[in-house]
Amino acid sequence: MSNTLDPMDLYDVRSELNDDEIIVKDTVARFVDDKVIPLMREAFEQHEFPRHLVGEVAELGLLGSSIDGYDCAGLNSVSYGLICQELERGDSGLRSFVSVQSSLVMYPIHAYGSEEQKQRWLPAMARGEAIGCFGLTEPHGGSDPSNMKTHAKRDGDDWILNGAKMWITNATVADAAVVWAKTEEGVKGFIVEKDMPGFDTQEIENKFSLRASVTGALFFDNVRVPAANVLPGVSSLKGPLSCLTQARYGITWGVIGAAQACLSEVLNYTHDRVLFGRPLANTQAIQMRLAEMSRQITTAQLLSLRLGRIKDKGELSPTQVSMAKWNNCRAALDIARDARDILGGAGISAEYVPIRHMLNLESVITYEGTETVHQLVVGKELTGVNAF
Ligand code: TGC
Ligand code: FAD
Repeated sequence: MSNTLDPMDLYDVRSELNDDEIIVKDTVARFVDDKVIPLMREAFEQHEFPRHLVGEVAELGLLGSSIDGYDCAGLNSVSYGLICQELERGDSGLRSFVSVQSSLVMYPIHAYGSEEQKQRWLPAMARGEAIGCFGLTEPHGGSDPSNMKTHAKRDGDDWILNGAKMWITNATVADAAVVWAKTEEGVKGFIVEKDMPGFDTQEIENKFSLRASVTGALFFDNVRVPAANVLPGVSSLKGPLSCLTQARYGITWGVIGAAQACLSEVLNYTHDRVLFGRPLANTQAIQMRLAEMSRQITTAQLLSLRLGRIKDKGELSPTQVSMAKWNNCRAALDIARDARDILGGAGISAEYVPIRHMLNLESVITYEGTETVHQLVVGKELTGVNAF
C-alpha cells in the first residue's frame, strides 16, 4: 500500500510552517509524547490536575508564549496554535490550563494592565510560579455575560467586590483571579488575590469531562480590592470578550490535536481487528468513516492556519474565530464519538484514548461560547441582525 501522505496531515500543512514554528511544534510534540500522554489516563481517572507538569510547561516557554518581554517567549500566533494542538493531543485539560493562563489571564494583564501589574504578574506567571484564573461566567447563565450580577463599588481608593463566578478553570489552584464585574464606570477587570479577605473558592467535584483540569466557583463577599489591582485599560464588555477571542483562537487548534489522537488510535485498531475474515480497515464502511475523519481534520487544519496567518497580520475578526471554534470543535467531537464507536466495546475503556477525548470535548464545545453562540455570531455577521 502506498503511504506517501502523512495520515495526520494529508494536505501537508507542515510545509506551510516556517522553521521556528516547526521547532515549536516538534518540541512540544516530544514533550507530550514523553511526559504527558503516559500519565493522562491516570490523571483523568483520578480526577486530578497533574500540577507537577506546570514547571515543565513553563520551562518550555509555553505560558504567555505570545507576549513579548516580561520573560515570555514572544512567539507568533501560529506557534501558539501549534502549542495548543500538541498539548491537546495529550489531553484537553492541560491545554485548558495553558489557554487560561496565557489567553485569559496574562493577555488581559498585558493588554489592559498597568506597568506595575505587568511587572508583578507576567514574569511570575510565565515561570509557572503564579497561577491565574479568569472569572466571567456566572451561575445564572454564561452565554450572556452582559447580564452579570457581580459588581464593584468605589470606597475611597479601594473597590468593594460582591458576587459569584461559576465553572472557573484553575479556580482553587489560582494565586490570582482576573474577575470581571459591573461598576458605575462600566465592566472592569479586577485582579483578586487568593488571600484577600472575603474571597473564597470551591472545587466542582464529580465532573465526567475535563477530569484532569481543576474547575470551580469563586465567591466574593465584600472583598476589598485596592485600586492598584484594577486593570486601568478597559471599562466595557469588550475587555473580557477580547480575551475570549485569544483563547477561542487557541482552541480551534487544540481540538485538532484531540481529533488526531482519536484518528491515530482507530487507524491502528482497524488494521489489527479482524472480523468476518478480514481486518476492519479493509471494509468500505470503515474506510469511509476514516476518510470522513481525515476530511474534517484537514478542513480544521486549513481553517486554523489561515486564521493564525490573519491574526499575525492583525486582521482577525472575532466572527472568523467563531466560525473556526464552531467548525473545529464540532469536527473533533464527531470524530471522537465515531472513533469510540469503531472501537466497539473496547471504546468505553480508558485504555483507548477516544472516550477520554470525547468526554473532554463535551466541555470544549460548550466553554468559550457554545456552538449556538458561535452560530449566532456568524448569523449576525451575515444578516446584520442580532438574534441573541
Ligand atoms: P456585543 O454588544 O456584541 O459586544 C460588546 C463589545 O465587545 C466587542 N466584542 C468583542 N471584542 C473582541 N472579541 C470578541 N469576541 C467580541 N465580541 C464582542 C463588541 O465589538 C462590542 O464593542 P464596543 O466597542 O462596541 O462596545 O456584546 P453582547 O453582550 O451582545 O454579547 C455577544 C456574545 C453573545 C457573542 C457574547 O456575550 C459571547 O461571546 N457570549 C459567550 C460567552 C463566553 O464565551 N464565555 C466564555 C467564558 S470563559 C471560558 O469559557 C473559559 S474556558 C477556558 C478553558 O478552560 O480553556
Ligand atoms: P447557558 O448560557 O445557560 O446556555 C444553556 C444552553 O442555552 C446552551 O445550549 C446554549 O447554547 C443555549 N443558548 C444560549 N443562548 C441562546 C440563544 N440566544 N438561543 C438559543 N440557545 C441559546 N467560564 C469562565 O468564565 N472561566 C473559565 O475558566 C471557565 N472554564 C470552564 C471550564 C469548564 C470545564 C466548563 C464546562 C465551563 C467553563 N466556563 C468558564 C464556563 C463556560 O464558558 C460556560 O459554561 C459557557 O459559556 C455556557 O454558559 P452556561 O453553562 O451558563 O450555559
